[in-house]
Amino acid sequence: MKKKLYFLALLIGVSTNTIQANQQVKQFVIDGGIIPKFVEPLTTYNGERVDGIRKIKVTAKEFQQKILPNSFYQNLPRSVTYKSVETGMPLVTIDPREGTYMWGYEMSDGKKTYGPSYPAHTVEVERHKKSYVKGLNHLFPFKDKKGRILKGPLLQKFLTVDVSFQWANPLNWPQFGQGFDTYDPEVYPFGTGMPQGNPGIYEGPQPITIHLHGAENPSYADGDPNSWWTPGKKIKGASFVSNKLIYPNSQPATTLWFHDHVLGITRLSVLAGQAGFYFIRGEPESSVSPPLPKDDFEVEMIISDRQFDTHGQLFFPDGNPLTAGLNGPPGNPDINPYAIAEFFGDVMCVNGKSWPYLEVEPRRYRFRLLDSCNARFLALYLTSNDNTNTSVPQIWQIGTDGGLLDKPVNINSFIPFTYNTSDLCPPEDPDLGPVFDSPRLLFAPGERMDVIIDFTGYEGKNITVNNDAPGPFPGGGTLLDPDVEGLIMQFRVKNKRSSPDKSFNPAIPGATLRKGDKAIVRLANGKGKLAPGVVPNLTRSLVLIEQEDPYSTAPVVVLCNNTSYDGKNPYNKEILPDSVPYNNGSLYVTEIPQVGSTEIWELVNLTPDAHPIHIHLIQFQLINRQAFYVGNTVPPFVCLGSYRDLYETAWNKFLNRPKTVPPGTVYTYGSPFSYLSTPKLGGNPDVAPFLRGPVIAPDPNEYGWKDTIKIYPGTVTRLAIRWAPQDIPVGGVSAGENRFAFDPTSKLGDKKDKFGYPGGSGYVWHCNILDHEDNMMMRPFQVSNKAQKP
Ligand SMILES: [Cu+2]
Repeated sequence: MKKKLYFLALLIGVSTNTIQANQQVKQFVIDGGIIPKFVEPLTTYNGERVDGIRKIKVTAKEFQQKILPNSFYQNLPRSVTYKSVETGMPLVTIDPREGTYMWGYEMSDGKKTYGPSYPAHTVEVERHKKSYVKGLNHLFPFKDKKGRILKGPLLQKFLTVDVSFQWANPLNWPQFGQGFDTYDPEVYPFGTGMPQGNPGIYEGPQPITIHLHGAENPSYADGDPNSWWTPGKKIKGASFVSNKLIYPNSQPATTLWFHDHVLGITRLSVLAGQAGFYFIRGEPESSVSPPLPKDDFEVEMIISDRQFDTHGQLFFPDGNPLTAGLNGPPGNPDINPYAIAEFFGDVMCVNGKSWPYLEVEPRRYRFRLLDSCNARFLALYLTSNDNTNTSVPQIWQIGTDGGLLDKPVNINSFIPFTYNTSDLCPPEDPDLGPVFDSPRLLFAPGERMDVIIDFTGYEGKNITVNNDAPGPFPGGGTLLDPDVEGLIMQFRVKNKRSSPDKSFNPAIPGATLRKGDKAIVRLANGKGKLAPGVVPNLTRSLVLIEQEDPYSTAPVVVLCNNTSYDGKNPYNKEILPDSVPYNNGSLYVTEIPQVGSTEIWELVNLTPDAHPIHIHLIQFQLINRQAFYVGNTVPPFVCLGSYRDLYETAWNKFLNRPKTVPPGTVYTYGSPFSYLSTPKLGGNPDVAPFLRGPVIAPDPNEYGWKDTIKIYPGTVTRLAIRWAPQDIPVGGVSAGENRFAFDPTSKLGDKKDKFGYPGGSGYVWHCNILDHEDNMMMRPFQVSNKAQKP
């Protein structure tokens, strides 16, 4: 139902206001369907990876890259002038034949310089050996051939900052809107124009910061959203400590990725190309026997969707509703004039190349996959060009975000759990059914899947990688053409092997990746319970909520525990009860875990969408999921006796709603009860009476360490989080004891800790749908020496 309403709003939006696709320069979208598929090879990195044990330099630069096939660019003119939407006058002239303008990283390890490229060349490090990373911001003002100089890099004209978001705001502009603070929908109904006039379009120094996703890092080096800096470090964010970062690399071997993480613009800077893989080598991976496929047979792949204009330049934030579904004009132009709820592109890229192919030998390959889309989930499956769907290679998963599984998991042997439709309030959405009827490799933005595919027996065949995950997931609403967004890439299997394949074979019964003292330390038992001996110190129950504009019905914000990023109510600046000032009072924090302790986080999803929730600093384990009677996921909340009904009632009693807003719609902030006043911390009514059916055990490929986890609608997801390194045995650490290779409790301004690291700003947990993360679906947390008690 929500999606239908949204489409209605989209149509009204198109007809009643003039906001168009890109509100700065005139662009015309191309349909991804016309781009030739499987015409250029996948870019691979074996022999081209960055040696992270040496000192490395990571320089963000603006450059051109041929993401689309070379033939596309060859047919473009040498000179194209983009005109201003506002004035119609020429704004900037570029040579599009050289490629798509991107922001990406140039990587240098002292021996060799790679790039700049999208993705960045993969960094390889050895476990327990530190990396010394120097980040440099060379996103300088753009100067075109006609001598026109912009105030910032070119892509600022194509990727419009929404200054109504809480964002880095380097020039310290007065904050427009911040969601709702002065917006009164009764005075300014949807579509009547911005109440405070045009908030202005940001052009100026472009901030960057670098987050190593999944890493156990000291907080000063974690890429906090406010740790950004502009070129020359002329302007710095409130939690900037240094652009010289030391990564301890103390965690088990795994697939990490690094990317930009600046407050409020991550969806733009990652889309522009600031992302790359980071491999930690060593134990327990080095003990796998026989060894995993390596060298030419180990291939990392960043999968991302993008959208392009007729000159091959990036197209964002809006798109052609006919080809890209949701990507119409902003849903709430009066509130967030340049932002859409989620971005879905119609060009699928792997390693920065649209629909590539990879020639493979008939043998086993290790593929390290990352979903780096802004919002698109991926549900991958293989088909063969001889149309025998039964005859395709099996996909074996060997690792998750936090490293190897104990045993390989055959992805073709089960249908991934998605969510339970029976628990939505009828007639909320009777059409929503189980999403898949056959196995899929299902992963969400930010998640990594380490897999082995054996091409033996498929000599001479073409194997296509397909995706049929609805976007947004799981409800859908955007176009998913099986021959466009539904295609990812193709494997072309050669007839011969260059050498015998002696690599680890996941298909041998009993094949084991980790055993004995190398086995995964178990916080959760994989069957829906905590592992033996694990005693949680406390439980938090935190809700995920989407707030929608009552007039447009389009989403305005999605929030972690109904709380804005800074912990203040944007409407009346009220500070959350039981929150603690943090980073010199710029933020108010509620999640204050004790170092060494074990917590259960119960994430209660009240929204219609699935959210990949990412927690910094640690890897956690999934205990279980359980359906609950959520009732309505969008207003009006009419399903009496549902959890959402109780939540709204409790909220109405606890705080005064703003008077100008119709009750039962939006504009509530904070939890209904005070954070520490409920037995499960979080300040929410207990979801227990609304649970339905048994707990659902993790899927077999979720029985490992995770840092990003899919939280499905109408579902409670329970995580076991221990604020300690992964390898410490159960009982090997107690609450209050720090076993990290740095002090995670350090604060901004603290002197160096006993490990030599400066103090930092703490950490964040957030949705890894980048469009949500930028629009406040993120909360800070501070690790503490003391226990936080109800
Ligand atoms: Cu989200």
